[in-house]
Amino acid sequence: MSSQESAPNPTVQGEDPLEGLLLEHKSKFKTCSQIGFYRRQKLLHPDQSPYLAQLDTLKNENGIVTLNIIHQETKVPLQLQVIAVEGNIVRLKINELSPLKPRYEVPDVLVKEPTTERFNILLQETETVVLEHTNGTSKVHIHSQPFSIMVTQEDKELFGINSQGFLYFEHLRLPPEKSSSTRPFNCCSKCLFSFRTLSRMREPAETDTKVQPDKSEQDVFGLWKEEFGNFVDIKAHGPSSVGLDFTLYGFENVYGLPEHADIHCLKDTRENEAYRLYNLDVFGYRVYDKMGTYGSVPLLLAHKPSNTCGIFWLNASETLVEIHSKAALQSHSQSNSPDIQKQKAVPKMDIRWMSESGIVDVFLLLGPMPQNVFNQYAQLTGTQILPPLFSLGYHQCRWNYEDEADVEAVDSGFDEHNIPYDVMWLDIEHTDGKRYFTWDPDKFPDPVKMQKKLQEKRRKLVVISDPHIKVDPNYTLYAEAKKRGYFVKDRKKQNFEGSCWPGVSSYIDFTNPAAREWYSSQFSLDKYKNATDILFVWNDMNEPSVFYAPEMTMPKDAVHHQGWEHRDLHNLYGFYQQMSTSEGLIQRSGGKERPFVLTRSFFAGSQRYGAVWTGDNKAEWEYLKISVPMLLSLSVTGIAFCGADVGGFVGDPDPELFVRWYQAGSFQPFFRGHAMQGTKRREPWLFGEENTLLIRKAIKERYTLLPYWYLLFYKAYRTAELVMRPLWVEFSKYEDAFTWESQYMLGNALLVAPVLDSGVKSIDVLFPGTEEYWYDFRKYTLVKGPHRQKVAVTLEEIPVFQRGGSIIPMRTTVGKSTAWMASSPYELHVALDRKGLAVGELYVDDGYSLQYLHEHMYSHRRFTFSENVLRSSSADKKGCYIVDCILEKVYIIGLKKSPSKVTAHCSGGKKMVEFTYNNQLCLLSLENLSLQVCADWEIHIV
Ligand code: NBV
Repeated sequence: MSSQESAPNPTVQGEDPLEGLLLEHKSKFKTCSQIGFYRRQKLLHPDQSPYLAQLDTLKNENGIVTLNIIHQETKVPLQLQVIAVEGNIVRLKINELSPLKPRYEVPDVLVKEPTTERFNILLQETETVVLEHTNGTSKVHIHSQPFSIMVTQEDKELFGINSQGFLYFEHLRLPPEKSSSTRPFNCCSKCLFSFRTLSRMREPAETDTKVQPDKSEQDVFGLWKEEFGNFVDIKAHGPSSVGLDFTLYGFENVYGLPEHADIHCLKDTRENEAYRLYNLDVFGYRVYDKMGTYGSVPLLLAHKPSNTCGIFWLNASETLVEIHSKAALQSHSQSNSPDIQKQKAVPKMDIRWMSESGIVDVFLLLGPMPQNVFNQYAQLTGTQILPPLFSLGYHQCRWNYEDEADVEAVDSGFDEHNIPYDVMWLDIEHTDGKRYFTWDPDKFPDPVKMQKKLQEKRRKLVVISDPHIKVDPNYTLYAEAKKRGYFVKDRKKQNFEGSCWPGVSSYIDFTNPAAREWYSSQFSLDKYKNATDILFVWNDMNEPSVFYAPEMTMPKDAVHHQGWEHRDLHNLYGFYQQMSTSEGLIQRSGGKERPFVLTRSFFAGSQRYGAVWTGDNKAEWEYLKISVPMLLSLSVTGIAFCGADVGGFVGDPDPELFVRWYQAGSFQPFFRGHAMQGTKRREPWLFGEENTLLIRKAIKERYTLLPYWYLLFYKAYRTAELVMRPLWVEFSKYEDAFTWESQYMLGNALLVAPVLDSGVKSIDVLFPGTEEYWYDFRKYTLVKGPHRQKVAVTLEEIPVFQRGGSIIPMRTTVGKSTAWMASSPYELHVALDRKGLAVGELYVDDGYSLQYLHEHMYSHRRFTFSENVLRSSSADKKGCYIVDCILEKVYIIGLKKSPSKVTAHCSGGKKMVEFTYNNQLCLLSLENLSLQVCADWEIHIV
């Protein structure tokens, strides 16, 4: 029985899909012990690697070192490639030397084939080979028996590979009926890697009762067929799982591996489930859980005061990661007495990666500082696309805004309540029967007029476009995709049909470049009826979500372009849809304008195509709280433009939670209020006047800070700097910060401490950094770091502090949307450090086109404050965008004494500046400056 046959027919079933969604997670989603390849890999016993490196086969050609490694029992040879990649990266690839058929190697995620450097062979003996990276600092020591690798940095151990003996590689084999044996692991003449061999290696522990060896004659390990509930996954190509272990020496803290609704600093998995990377539609996901949710980035970062490094495991199939922290005893001889060797506990982390198929393709990012690792990862997978400015404003969404009148009323509501917003969102109900790219003729009879009205208000529209396409021969999109063969197939080579919002649906095969191109073209204004150029796109349900299917996603035996099984590339599906949508929007504008695409599912590299949000959270405090570490984990893995549904998607927030969520959301990169169908209406003004005032204040503050947000996004795009930064990134030597994750930095200048609990009067704030100065962002009072302190809070606002030494550009006034603020004056917040210095930047362009990229149409400025002079100079002489905007105010915070006079100097000459000085706060306020913000000028404080 195939998985499709076992899935109930959605049209016949008549079940309410929402009921299905609410099914207990336990019965709907797998735990590790229900995953065949995990159970197979867990049979390996540590420290008994069966692999041997045949060092005499070593070749060093064109920057790539290759050698064979062989399984000593099966004798199946693998090929190892060790590649020195430019920028302090070592790439290791392990594949079968001669597989029965090619194995899946992830395409399209790397921005280009990495530039290789060279290895010099320092030592070549029978047991060991030592390679030296031409950068001179890192070395790769390859040991023959058992096969293992040690990577050193400045001659200190950094990574051990296969040091625990968990290299695992299921070679492709003929199905049992075609081979002489019926035993599951012993299914071709080459293969002696039998189930019995494995059981000899390790007697299953008590917890493994389900994998007792006495079932050996059945396919209990899911080699050719795997069952889950009523679903059966037929494995046409048999087992193909891969795995490898890494030891990180001297590290205690690891991060990354989104997406999990869990803390940022990753947990030891010994007592519990492994981190699962398998993109799933988990409605109302549980918090503090390691199960996979909507997206995956297989990047893990390790950090200690002296070093940061990363492991990027480039594999798009289902992946599990185990983390064990250990303290290894190490001898050292720094004792007074020469005879006594002291024993010291040195921490280490063992990381074990296991994937269902593909090859081992792993990049070791050797750092050594956090920013080096971010640059190394960005060099491989790209940086965050620079978003259009409007998308950094506030977004108003609901499932659903009912009709055109509703849209108009909500839109006017913002103006009536004097709350800025930029984007109105329409969910699935705007379509004609969930046929994407269409409009419901009754509810949205004149979408062009509706968009015109929004456009007059200088606002935008985002509409949803899901990957499932209603099976309906009269639906042009369906008919065309069918005719062109652009749907994913089932294992019998028929178009795969699953169930989703429209009922029976087929799914576009975005892995097919021709299907992507065709899908992109659907966004052109001549094809997408009633769309205008203010319409942008939201890709939802693209894990992909398939109702009544195994774990509510596409069966793994479905077949994609070029015959690849869905299991090989599952985690890439959403990545490809967003890629295709984003390219569609660029093409729509004739290559001139920036796209905005929000996606729910993602993979490494998705940052190149737009924004990501954390899916169906709940209107509960725990979900507000978990949004911070979830967004930090996305941020450190390159996805800078990320956010969580403000207010919580499922359920009705109480007013306090609602206000706190707006206050937190206004300091998170993607800022969108959203609510589920059936919840009470919750536009920002519906919680009484006092709360409206607080929400207005939070949203307005976001808008005043947009110049800073835009600068941070520019830096993320240009230099892979994080927008939202965990404290460990910014204060990499300050150990108290390594696990402190309720607060974070925005760029390097703002410390944000959201209030994440109900009814609190104060929160615990960590002011990191030795000799660092921190100023209350609104009251300008000073706190000196490093210091941990209770900070009093009211419902008015969340604590935010500006770091001494920084200059933050802001707008003095707020408009109805970002477009209304194009000519608003600027102000600078100059916060002095203990030496009386500060630096900052400003980045300005037209906010929507791609001219910054192709024609240097931008202005990038540097501001410095030293010896009582504030200077504006160009940070990038190539920029040629003319900005006609005034710098109106400057606040200098932490200035020790009142000046006698202040003068401004620019090309137009010198003028006196009005000022006030607050002795108590050491705050100098300069007003009515009227300087061109992007020109060269100086302000002298005498
Ligand atoms: O399209 C409806 C919703 C959407 O509002 C939400 O943001 C997505 O995460 N969508 C999921 C499908 C239904 C979820 C119950």
